[in-house]
Amino acid sequence: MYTLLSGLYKYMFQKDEYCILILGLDNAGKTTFLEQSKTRFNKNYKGMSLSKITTTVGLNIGTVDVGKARLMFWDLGGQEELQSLWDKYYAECHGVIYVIDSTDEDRLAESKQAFEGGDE
Ligand SMILES: Nc1nc2c(ncn2[C@@H]2O[C@H](COP(=O)(O)OP(=O)(O)OP(=O)(O)O)[C@@H](O)[C@H]2O)c(=O)[nH]1
Ligand SMILES: [Mg+2]
Repeated sequence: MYTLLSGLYKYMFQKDEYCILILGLDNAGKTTFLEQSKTRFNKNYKGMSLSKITTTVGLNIGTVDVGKARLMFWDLGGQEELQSLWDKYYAECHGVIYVIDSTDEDRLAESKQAFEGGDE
């Protein structure tokens, strides 16, 4: 009976959780995108000042609720030496957002190379 009730409770109230990776070169705007998404979708979230965002070393996690889904965003650092860590997360995630700074034309080729898996 407990299993039945807890199953019903989960069905009614628990959100489906999805993990989304946010990748892209350093300075592409990944953390800014995440902060903007949290500000837009989380009613009570007072966004941090965008000018206070510094380069991400390691992992920055943000949660956004959209309808019945809870999206867990994993915003990884994009610096070259951190890019080798990206593939450690692929198995755990449901989707990937790849951020490109379209105004930074000098780095478009570098971004393409990182997207395709770097030098490997
Ligand atoms: N004008 C403008 N500036 C932006 C935009 N998105 C990001 N920036 C600026 O670009 C810089 C880098 O943004 P971040 O969000 O830290 O970039 P990131 O991809 O998280 O970088 P790493 O953490 O180093 O991988 C910051 O100075 C932001 O304010 C945008 O859409 N427009
Ligand atoms: Mg960042």
